[in-house]
Amino acid sequence: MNTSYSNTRNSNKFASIAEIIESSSELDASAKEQYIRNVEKILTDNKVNIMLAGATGAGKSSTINALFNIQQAKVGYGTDPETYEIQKFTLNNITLWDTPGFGDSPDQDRKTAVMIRNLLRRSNDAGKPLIDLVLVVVDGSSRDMMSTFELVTKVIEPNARYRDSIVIGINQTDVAMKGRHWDREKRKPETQLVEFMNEKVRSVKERISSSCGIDANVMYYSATEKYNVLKLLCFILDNLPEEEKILNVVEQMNPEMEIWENHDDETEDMMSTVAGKIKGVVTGAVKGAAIGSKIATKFGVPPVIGTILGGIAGGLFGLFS
Ligand SMILES: Nc1nc2c(ncn2[C@@H]2O[C@H](COP(=O)(O)OP(=O)(O)OP(=O)(O)O)[C@@H](O)[C@H]2O)c(=O)[nH]1
Ligand SMILES: [Mg+2]
Repeated sequence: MNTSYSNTRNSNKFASIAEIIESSSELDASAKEQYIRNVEKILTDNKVNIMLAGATGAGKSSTINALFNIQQAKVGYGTDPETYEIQKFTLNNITLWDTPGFGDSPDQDRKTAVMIRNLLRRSNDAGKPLIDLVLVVVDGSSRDMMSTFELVTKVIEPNARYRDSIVIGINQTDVAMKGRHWDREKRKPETQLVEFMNEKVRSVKERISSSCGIDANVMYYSATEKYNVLKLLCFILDNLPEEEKILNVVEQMNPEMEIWENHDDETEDMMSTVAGKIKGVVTGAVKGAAIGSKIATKFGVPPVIGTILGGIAGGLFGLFS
């Protein structure tokens, strides 16, 4: 049986996408109305299901807490093995499936593998794959990556129906070198730690590519030190199977601004890509969108996304005006 949690968006510091469109000074009333109707239809028609998987203590729950507008996913060790089950978090149109930690016992791992496989094989009411994206959380401070590789190459990759929608996040960057080369003040890795993490990313990609031939999406971050969480979000948004699904994830982002501020330079490029996709979706320019865009737009998605992400991308969105 699943444990369900839900949360309503009440103390949100971000405006919803519709509110942002409404407050735009660049759009006339009919454009606003059309975009908002489009956005609302996309939000209801494109429910999102994300599965989290990874070793026990890798930081799955901490990652959910960092990314989303959710009260609290229980963090910590010491789960009673008898009660291992998939925890389900529902946030309006997003459902997060937090699977039990891997690597405690071969017996438990077998059971977890079956649960994951069954979930990955499920279809939604429309007959499409239920799970849109799998986020594998890896403990960056652990030297033993075997259980993660087994999990990805033997359980997730063979059963995932969207093979490109697997994101591997190497968490706990701050303690990856036992705390060395982590700048506590800036909450950023120093050069040595950056190199160390890049090497981990390279080796994870290589292992997965040689074992199952996919070019895996791998990045590193720190959930509790709030480093590169925006980058992780960009990896998720950029790898969803349908661009329309991006909007529901953006709507449920953690409203705490502090989470998103601290990231590496590459993140800004990813933000541009994602912003372009959101622009296409909101204006109806993408194939299969709910409306066609008849409106000549001066509509800056730039300000839209800029506001959604708390303006942290700064002048970046000028690229799109
Ligand atoms: N230093 C550091 N600690 C972290 C980070 N992320 C998580 N932790 C800690 O690691 C421990 C485990 O985190 P959880 O989020 O509960 O891990 P989990 O993957 O959900 O674990 P299970 O549900 O037991 O499988 C907690 O004490 C967290 O505070 C991180 O980025 N840096
Ligand atoms: Mg957990």
